[in-house]
Amino acid sequence: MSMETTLTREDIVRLTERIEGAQTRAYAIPKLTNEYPNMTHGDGYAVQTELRRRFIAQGHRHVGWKAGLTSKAKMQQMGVNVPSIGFLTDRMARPENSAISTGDLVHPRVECEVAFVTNKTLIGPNCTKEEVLEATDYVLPAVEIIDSRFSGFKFDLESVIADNGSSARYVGGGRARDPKDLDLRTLGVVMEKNGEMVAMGASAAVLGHPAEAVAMLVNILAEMGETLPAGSFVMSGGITEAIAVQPGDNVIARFQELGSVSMRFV
Ligand code: 0L1
Ligand code: MG
Repeated sequence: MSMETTLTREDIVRLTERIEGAQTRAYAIPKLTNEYPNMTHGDGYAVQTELRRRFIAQGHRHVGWKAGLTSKAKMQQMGVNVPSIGFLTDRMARPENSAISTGDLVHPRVECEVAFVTNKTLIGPNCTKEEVLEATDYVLPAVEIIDSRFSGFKFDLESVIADNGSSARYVGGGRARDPKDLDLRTLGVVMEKNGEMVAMGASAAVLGHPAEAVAMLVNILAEMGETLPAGSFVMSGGITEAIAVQPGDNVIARFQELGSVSMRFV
């Protein structure tokens, strides 16, 4: 992926304000490329970086990153062919078994993901799955609540990257496990909504192995001149397609070997 940029500093600030408004006041906007058809992935990451800077300046704590669009199911669902990354803050975290408000979201969807917590710095380029596993303190099951700010989830990768990879909320839970004791390629996952199975998959759906997605994320960070510090929380990407949720829905994600994560939407 090239990090070449074409937008002026003024345009980047304008687009960041537009995304920040849509995220914090929960309204849908048209994809950014309608107005800036020549926008590049690098421009998208420049907007995302400015958004991160603004949130941190407002007191949000940056706790880690998410890899997005890392499975064939997700890429097909969203019509894109390259993964993306986004940042995670403390304000996006919700406790396990909690009631998650949908009033401050546009059109939330849930995905089952394996989350990694690191205990060594990871540096790209050329970061490998083996290095990621070596730097992993533990893995845990997680649910990401994505919420694209673009009308009807209609977007392209440039716009999604600027919108921080559609990240909105995340819930970690279950059992923390040392990845050396597991085969992370073959973990089965089932998502239930209101007691019915709505999606299922195996962790190999994420680039063959979820640690591969974390390595990819570290390599994208390197292109942005950044590293993944020890103590980072990283979501490795949806194993199944994303499922829409609304007030009243109960969701439980059951992971083989890792336990389950549940939440309800109000
Ligand atoms: O986590 C993800 O895979 C979401 C990436 C952004 C695309 C979307 O909003 O579905
Ligand atoms: Mg995701």
